[in-house]
Amino acid sequence: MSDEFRECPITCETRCVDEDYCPDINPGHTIRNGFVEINLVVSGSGIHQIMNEADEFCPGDIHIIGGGVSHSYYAIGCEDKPVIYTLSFEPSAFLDHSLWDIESERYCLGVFRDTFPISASVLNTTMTEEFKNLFKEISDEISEKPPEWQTVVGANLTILLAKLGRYMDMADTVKVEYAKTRMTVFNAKRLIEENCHDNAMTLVSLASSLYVSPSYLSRIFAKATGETFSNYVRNIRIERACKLLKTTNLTNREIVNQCGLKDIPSFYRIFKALMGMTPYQYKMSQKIYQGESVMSILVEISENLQKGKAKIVKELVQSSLDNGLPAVQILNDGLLSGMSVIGEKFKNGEVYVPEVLVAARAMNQGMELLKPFLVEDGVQSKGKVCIGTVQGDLHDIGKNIVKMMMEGKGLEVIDLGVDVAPESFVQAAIENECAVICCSALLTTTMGVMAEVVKASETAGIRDKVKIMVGGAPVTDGFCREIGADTYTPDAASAADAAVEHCSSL
Ligand code: B1M
Repeated sequence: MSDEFRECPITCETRCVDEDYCPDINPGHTIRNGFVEINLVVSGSGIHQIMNEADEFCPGDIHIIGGGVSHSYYAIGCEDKPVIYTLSFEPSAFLDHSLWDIESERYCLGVFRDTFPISASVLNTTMTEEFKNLFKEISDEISEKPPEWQTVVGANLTILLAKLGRYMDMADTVKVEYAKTRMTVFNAKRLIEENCHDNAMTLVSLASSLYVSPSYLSRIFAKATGETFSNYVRNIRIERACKLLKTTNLTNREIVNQCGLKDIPSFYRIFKALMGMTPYQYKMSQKIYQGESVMSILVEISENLQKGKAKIVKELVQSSLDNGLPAVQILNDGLLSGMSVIGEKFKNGEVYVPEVLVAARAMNQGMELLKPFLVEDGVQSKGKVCIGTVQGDLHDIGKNIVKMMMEGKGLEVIDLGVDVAPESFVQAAIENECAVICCSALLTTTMGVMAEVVKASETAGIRDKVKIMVGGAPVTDGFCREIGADTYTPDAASAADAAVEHCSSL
């Protein structure tokens, strides 16, 4: 509680309303939390705007408004500008606790009920004089401030409130515009928004600043919003995190701090549970959604693959797919482009085998996600082929892509793996009645094995029944012809097309 607040628990003033009403007006001043404002319309008429509602007022109206509510009076172009007595006070500073107990059904001397009216219009001109006098007495006491002023004000206030309470019971014209629960929930929501960066904000702390008990706040909050207080706060924090992910380049640590979250692991866990994706995926998806740059996510895939960050590569590939990027584009411009950079660096001695291995692992994990998109489900087999990386060679990434593409074209592919002997290719082709044998090689030292595959098929007497396709980085069309193989293709897509053609021509 600030000193100013302690020093001035009551004010009494006469307002002359001179601003004319116009729609979309800013609804004026907000009453301090814990305070109550009682306004008596002494003369004139106009519009009383409370929250986002506006009502006409006239002499004799009494408006009682609770803390946290914003309202204002406006004239409606008349000559006689309205005059209003405003008494604003903090009940707890003047009344015995039993008289203002906020937990009781009717508190503050019975003026405020369970359904706390934040604005009550009481129409009875015969009472105006009486209330005017009470206002005056209180006002005089406040302005003079003798040592006993607070006791005297308290006594006058008690009379005013008691009369008001009795009067409100009798009057059938009391208009209750807002209920206490609604206002408390409204204020709670506002405070949550304002303080969601503070991870010390709890139901207890919030209830205390709203002058209600935690159990009461928890109950009315759940009833009014349909969700628990903690879920609501969690959602607001994640909403803010989304906004920051979308609009800033803050780190996860900074986002956790700015959203009042506990730590990075719980941020990830909660975010994934609510959004169905990781914060990183969300950030990327928003970038794509905003059309910022499709290329930027592909560059990120490539860069993370080069660093061997398999987890991030997976996330990025998933985001790209979720946002409708074609799988082939993700493969070519993301994964493969990253892999070719690594290859270049490996050649120049800038990176070594371990780096290449982790990059390959990242590539494979990304590929796993792409696979279902590259392979058309349920396509009727267009023919059978067997594929493998030749003996002495352990490189299988390219071979696996070729396999996937072929499956995507509806071919049935028998994968013989890596380090496959020439006889194994031939045997597999015979056993499975394959129309095509596909050999992949990445090393200049193992390319020669392809020639042995051709020979082995001749020896086995199947050369005229199978087509032999070759490929891999060091392989060329000339080499293909030189060893007597049938087809060389430089990439996986053209390999798949050629295999389909071979199968259909047999
Ligand atoms: Co090695 N490696 N590697 N390597 N490795 C290369 C191939 C190399 C060119 C690197 C370099 O020096 N720049 C070099 C070969 C040099 C040469 O012979 N001229 C090399 C070397 C030397 C080695 C070792 C000897 C290194 C060592 O130990 N000192 C060693 C050999 C191990 C062995 O096989 N016995 C070795 C080991 C490895 C790792 C295990 C670390 C790893 C392989 C992991 C794995 O595959 N699971 C690896 C990797 C990853 C590479 C590079 C960096 C990338 C290969 C790759 O996956 N590319 C590679 C450098 C490079 O190529 N830039 C390199 C991506 C892949 C999608 O492309 O395989 O070309 P690619 O496939 C393409 C096309 O070629 C085509 O379609 C694919 C998609 O479009 N294609 C076909 C492939 N097969 C096809 C078949 C077809 C048709 C098309 O029809 C049947």
